[in-house]
Amino acid sequence: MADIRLTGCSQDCYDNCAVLAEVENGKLCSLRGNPAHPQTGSWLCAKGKAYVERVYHPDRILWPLRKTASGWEKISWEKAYSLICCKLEQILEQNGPLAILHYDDYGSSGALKALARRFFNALGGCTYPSGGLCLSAGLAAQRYDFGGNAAHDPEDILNSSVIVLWGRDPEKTNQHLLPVLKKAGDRGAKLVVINPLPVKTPLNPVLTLQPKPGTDGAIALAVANLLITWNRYDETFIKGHTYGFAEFQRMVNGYTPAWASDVSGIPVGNIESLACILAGNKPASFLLGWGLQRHANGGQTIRAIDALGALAGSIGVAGGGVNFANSVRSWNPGLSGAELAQHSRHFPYSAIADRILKADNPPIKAVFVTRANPACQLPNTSKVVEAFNSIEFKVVIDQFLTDTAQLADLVLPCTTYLEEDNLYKNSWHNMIILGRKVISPQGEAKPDEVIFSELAQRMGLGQYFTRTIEEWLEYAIEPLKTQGVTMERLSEGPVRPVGANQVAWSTREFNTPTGKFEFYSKQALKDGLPALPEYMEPGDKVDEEQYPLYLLTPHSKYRINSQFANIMAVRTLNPEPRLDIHPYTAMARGIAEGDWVEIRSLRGALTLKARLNSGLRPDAVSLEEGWWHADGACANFLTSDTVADMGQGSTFYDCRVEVRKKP
Ligand SMILES: Nc1nc2c(c(=O)[nH]1)N[C@H]1C(S)=C(S)[C@@H](COP(=O)(O)OP(=O)(O)OC[C@H]3O[C@@H](n4cnc5c(=O)[nH]c(N)nc54)[C@H](O)[C@@H]3O)O[C@H]1N2
Ligand SMILES: Nc1nc2c(c(=O)[nH]1)N[C@H]1C(S)=C(S)[C@@H](COP(=O)(O)OP(=O)(O)OC[C@H]3O[C@@H](n4cnc5c(=O)[nH]c(N)nc54)[C@H](O)[C@@H]3O)O[C@H]1N2
Ligand code: SF4
Ligand SMILES: [Mo]
Repeated sequence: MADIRLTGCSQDCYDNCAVLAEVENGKLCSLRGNPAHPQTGSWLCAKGKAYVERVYHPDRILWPLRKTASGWEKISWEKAYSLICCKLEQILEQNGPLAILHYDDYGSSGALKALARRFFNALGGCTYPSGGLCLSAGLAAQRYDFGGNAAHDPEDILNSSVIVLWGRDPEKTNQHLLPVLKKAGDRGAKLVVINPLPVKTPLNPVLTLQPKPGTDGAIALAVANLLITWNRYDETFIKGHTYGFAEFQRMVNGYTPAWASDVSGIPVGNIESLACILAGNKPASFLLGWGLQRHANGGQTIRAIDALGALAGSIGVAGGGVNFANSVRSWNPGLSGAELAQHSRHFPYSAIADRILKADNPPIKAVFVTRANPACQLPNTSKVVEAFNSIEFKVVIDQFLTDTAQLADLVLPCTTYLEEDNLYKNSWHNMIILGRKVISPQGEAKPDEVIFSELAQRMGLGQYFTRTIEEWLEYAIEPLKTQGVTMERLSEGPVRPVGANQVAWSTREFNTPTGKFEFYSKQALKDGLPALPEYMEPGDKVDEEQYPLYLLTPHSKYRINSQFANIMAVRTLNPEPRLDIHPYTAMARGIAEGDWVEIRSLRGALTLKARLNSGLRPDAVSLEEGWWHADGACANFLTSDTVADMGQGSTFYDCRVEVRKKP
């Protein structure tokens, strides 16, 4: 008889699904959604279901591997630990802990993954990445404006009159939003889509804008200008709950629709249409994606849209919101043991390769990579590979021999979420999920938290790792206990914390220095940024004649970043990389469907097949991120490692290129 066990998908995905695993005689048979979760319902995406293949995949790393002149050699855990301890002790003595880099990201969003960082903090504090590749510019922007990062509950769009999908493509990255959008449409909500690339949705947009990448701030400011000029803005909110409106109003006077049209490539009439829609349909819910802010001006763009949301009357009301991320709850911050570090050094994620190559006093002598594949996912891949190769000792913990693992000296096998106990929360919905181990670990794989706990014992740091896994789980949820999140309740299914937001900022009390929504931020000024969301240009500063096209490298429906590219159940749905190019742009270059083309940026070049797509802006081309090096189309050989204006964010989508037919 098959057993049904409760768990949760560990992927860093908007949807963060609650999962029912069917297990028979210790073997995982199938996975489906847990209908007790309001967003997941009974279905999972193709990747989620394909974990059955992933867990038992023949390429999984099942024991520690050491690189030798003749290839990978299987070694015991004891041997791996002793190699690591020996090297760490040598580095600590000769160069100090800052010579050790812990490169960690969100390949699994499990709460206990923070125990890896605890190990490095217990060593004395090492070198860590700061900012983020993902959404940090926008988070910083909303902290200036609202004083925090809160969003409405997903179901709240059912109260919206208009939904603006701004730089977000849920059909690819947030599939469980689609049924909610459909329902909102059935209730009469109108949809606006703003994206240089085509977006498939269950309801037809009343307006679609396809701006030049990175110019959305100009559109937001011009629409704000129109709402003020027409006197169609929310005066009560502006008077009672905002700071710096006079300065903002003075500034937007200069941002006319004609100017914004010139900057963004959107006709004046369409900019006016957006203003009309927002003036005549309330409340408006803005659903922002994160691709929108992966530009050099990404933070400033989000600030401009926040300001538009405030004028449109969207803040603190049901059916409204400038929804970027719902990061209102934290696990126990003690997990990562920040207080154990005497000092630490930070390199921004995007520029980390450059900083490694230039690091001195001390140089980076060892790197530990957990839940990440930087050789594929960091920008400017050639530089990343060079930087990694310059490091003496490299340890990667993963489930597969990824592009990063291939560069390592030592690879340690970790469990998937189905083989470990963990906790999940996310930045879209409000539910907290306990992910239980549903099968035994394959081979000798161990959870990261066990690996670092065992290493700590061997490094004489056992006193910082005295809890059992069950006790760590209890410890992780301590701050949420007052909201009714307990292990007892979690073991019965996903839990909605008591007091979870239905509507963000509903009290209209903001956590900014003035307690108001800030059009004008003195804090931004202090941080060396403009106080107002004035327009700043995006930037891949190159000769535009040589590189006339914009390259976007969005996330794929068929992977999570670089994960699942090797899983056949998903791969067959999307077997090979393609460069999407508009037929006019292709024709001007003599390119036909399926032709081999070379795409080149200032950083590098790739050769892949073209796919004609009349849905995108003619001056934009698109290649989905996450293809492995061996697929010949890892987008990051082309992208820029410039750091964004706020939050040390990334600028993947500021990338100018040229494309030509391969002779
Ligand atoms: N299937 C799937 N789901 C995922 C992921 C995945 O890889 N695959 N990744 C997960 C992770 S880590 C993340 S961060 C999220 C990412 O989720 P999203 O942020 O929604 O995804 P992106 O593809 O990065 O960007 C979204 C959209 O932004 C658009 N865009 C880019 N630049 C601009 C611009 O200047 N203006 C406008 N208006 N639009 C722009 C792109 O065309 C794209 O359609 O998804 C998560 N979920
Ligand atoms: N060109 C371009 N590049 C991008 C982006 C883009 O839009 N365009 N998006 C960026 C964004 S938003 C993000 S978030 C980053 C993501 O960058 P990464 O987090 O580096 O990307 P992933 O490919 O998800 O790699 C995660 C790795 O962790 C492994 N893993 C899974 N679970 C565990 C675990 O429990 N423990 C350990 N140790 N390993 C585990 C997986 O097998 C996988 O190899 O990529 C960024 N890169
Ligand atoms: S990848 Fe995302 S949508 Fe798919 S099962 Fe996991 S959380 Fe759900
Ligand atoms: Mo991300």
